[in-house]
Amino acid sequence: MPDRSFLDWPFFEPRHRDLAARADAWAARTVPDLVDHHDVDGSCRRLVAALGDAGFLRFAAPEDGVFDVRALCLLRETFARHDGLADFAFAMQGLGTGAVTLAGTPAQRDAVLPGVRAGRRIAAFALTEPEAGSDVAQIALSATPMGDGTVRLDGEKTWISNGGIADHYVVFTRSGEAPGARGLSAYLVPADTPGLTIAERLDTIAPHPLARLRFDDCRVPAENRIGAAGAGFKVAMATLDVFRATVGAAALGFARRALDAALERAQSRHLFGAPLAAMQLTQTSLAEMATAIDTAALHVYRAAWTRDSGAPRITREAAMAKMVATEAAQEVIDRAVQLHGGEGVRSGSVPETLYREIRALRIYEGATEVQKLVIARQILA
Ligand code: COS
Repeated sequence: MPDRSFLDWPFFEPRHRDLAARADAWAARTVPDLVDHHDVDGSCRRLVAALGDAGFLRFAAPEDGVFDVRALCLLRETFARHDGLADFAFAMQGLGTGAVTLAGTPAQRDAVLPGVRAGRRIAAFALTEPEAGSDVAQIALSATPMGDGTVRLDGEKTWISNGGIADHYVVFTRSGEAPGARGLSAYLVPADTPGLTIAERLDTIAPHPLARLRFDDCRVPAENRIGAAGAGFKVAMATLDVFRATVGAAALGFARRALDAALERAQSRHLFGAPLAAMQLTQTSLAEMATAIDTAALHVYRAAWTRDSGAPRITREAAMAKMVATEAAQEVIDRAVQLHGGEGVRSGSVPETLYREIRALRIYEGATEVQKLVIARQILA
């Protein structure tokens, strides 16, 4: 049974505790029947529809345009504890519409958010390019106004989650108002727009829908621009400020599952005539795992609470939360693998699955090294 005592921390309100309990019961009851890790596209479609039916996606695409970041984090933590794909399907609905929620026009919100909230429309966030991942200001995919009310997009995006199954992509482009970060704009691009193709599906150690996209003379109405011309970098960063904290929450869910598995193993496995848990070496490991988890949780929910309390920016808090929680989870999961011995690396076992699931979280939405850069800039400023 996972430790739920953190829910008593003062970061939360009663509605958050109710939500966490409801999501946990729902996931236990529903997720196993929806997920087939050999069919990630079908699994994600089923999960998005079910998450919409259950009402959870209103937190990913809030009707009033205000994110409840604590709720987002609790949901990601809970879903991740049950299954990585359940967390993924939930999170991408938010990341893939965050720019619209934060900076879209009323017409853009009406066109996109109700379907995403209902789980009838799949969303994607298209930022990374082959030559621009950590250094967002290097984005090269060009947006050229054609003088007829359309904008022409040419270039490539890669590592795009939900690539191949999304109904729309929020695409960050070089619109050229100024060099570097000040010359980017975001566009809403429906997946069926001529000129947009899935160039390649990408497979990873913890597979989920992922693709490289090509844009060749791909034309969208100029009114599909999200936010002001040249404001794309800030729109991307504001979206990441919210969702980076939630990546930390997902890592926390994986870590809690690993600790539970380790506790169970330590108490049931006997070695030298006693349970593994009787050995001080094991106790040291368990103590360090539990402490790392609480440290991560404190960072994640501090960032979420700070944003929910009205802070205009949580750049520093979100970067710390993502870095601390993903690094802690990697360490906790590795220890769980070790405590399981051979069973820990058997394909499909809980520790082995978590070991694969956690790795990408230290990379996407800003690698640990980038979070250090972000934190240092904030404290030097
Ligand atoms: N919120 C709002 N505005 C922000 C911001 C934030 N979190 N971060 C930066 N800005 C603003 C800055 O204030 C600056 O504004 P002015 O032009 O008005 O001065 C502008 O944006 C440019 O900022 P900066 O000079 O810091 O830009 P850099 O190119 O140096 O940014 C980092 C470098 C590393 C911070 C950025 O590229 C980054 O976050 N990279 C990682 C991206 C990422 O997560 N990639 C993974 C892909 S998503 S899966």
